[in-house]
Amino acid sequence: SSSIKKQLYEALANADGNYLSGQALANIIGCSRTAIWKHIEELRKSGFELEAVRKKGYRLISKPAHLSEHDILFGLATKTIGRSFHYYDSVESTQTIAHKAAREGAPEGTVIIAGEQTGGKGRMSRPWHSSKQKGIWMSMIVRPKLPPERAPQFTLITAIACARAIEEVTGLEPHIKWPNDILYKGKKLTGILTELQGEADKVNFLIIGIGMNVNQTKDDFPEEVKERATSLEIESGNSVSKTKVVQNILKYFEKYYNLYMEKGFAPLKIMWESYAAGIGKPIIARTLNGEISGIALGITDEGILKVEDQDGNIHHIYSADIEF
Ligand code: BT5
Repeated sequence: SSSIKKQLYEALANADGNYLSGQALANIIGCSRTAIWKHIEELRKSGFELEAVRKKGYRLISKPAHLSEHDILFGLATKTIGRSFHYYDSVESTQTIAHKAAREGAPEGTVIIAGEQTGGKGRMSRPWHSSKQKGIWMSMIVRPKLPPERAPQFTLITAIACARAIEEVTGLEPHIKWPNDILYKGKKLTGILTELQGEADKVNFLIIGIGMNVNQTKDDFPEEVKERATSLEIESGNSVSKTKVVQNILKYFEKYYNLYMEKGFAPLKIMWESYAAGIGKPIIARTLNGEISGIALGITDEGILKVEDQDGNIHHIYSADIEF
């Protein structure tokens, strides 16, 4: 029943201030009109302001001030990204849920977000620590009409959106470490995981996972990452609204995604470079085929990292862990 309440809230918030009839709500949620009526009353008791108009239905006017996670849809400035939105208290991994939803036809821009992940994962199945309510653990489903080799660029676009959102909400100036890390003063604030489901010549869907540390204190991190991880709260000295950060990530992601589909990667490359850490510096790139040491020259128009070794050979790196 708390799930009906939540779905009801989401449906009304999704309606963007328009009326939804009791029957329409009952159809969306898959329950009776009596249940809708009962839960409308419950929402009112929890502080939602709802208008009911005969023959039109219900309309959400305002939400209670104390809501935190459930109100992301409120004040969301996007057209598609995050318009279909599912929040879970605890899941193994939002990636798994998003894959399943995408296979079952979830629309472009669907967002899965969880309060906690018990089996959050990084690249190559490495663990991603996702402690309860301390960070943003979310996955976005997108269905770009592109060949699969373009998929890695989405990691870079997402990184720019995350960096931009962090700046806007906290005033901190983060850096992006190619390909999928956002750092602050060298410590990891955010990791991105882009997974592809496609065919030889086309993407069916991408699942873009974002793990952003928001309100952890140092002691919230497990021993093995303590020295290398940080959170927005640690760095800004304030508790940070996850809702605001999510809204901004979705807003900027949509903006940059549209720009990319219209103009290609070139304009994003310029933005990416303005956030990049380690370019022009000596780095070690650990790939599945071994290590390459050299100077990071930058990225290509495709988003591939260029590294010049000491013999002057230039290597194109598609995927690696970078140390500098
Ligand atoms: C990543 O992998 O950085 C991608 C992380 C993606 C996590 C999101 S959360 C929502 C969605 N659902 C999921 O299950 N995953 C995605 P990678 O570059 O391989 O880095 C993984 C490494 O980061 C680990 O081996 C640790 O060393 C470190 N690490 C783990 N948890 C961390 C945390 N909370 N903060 C900072 N570093 C962490």
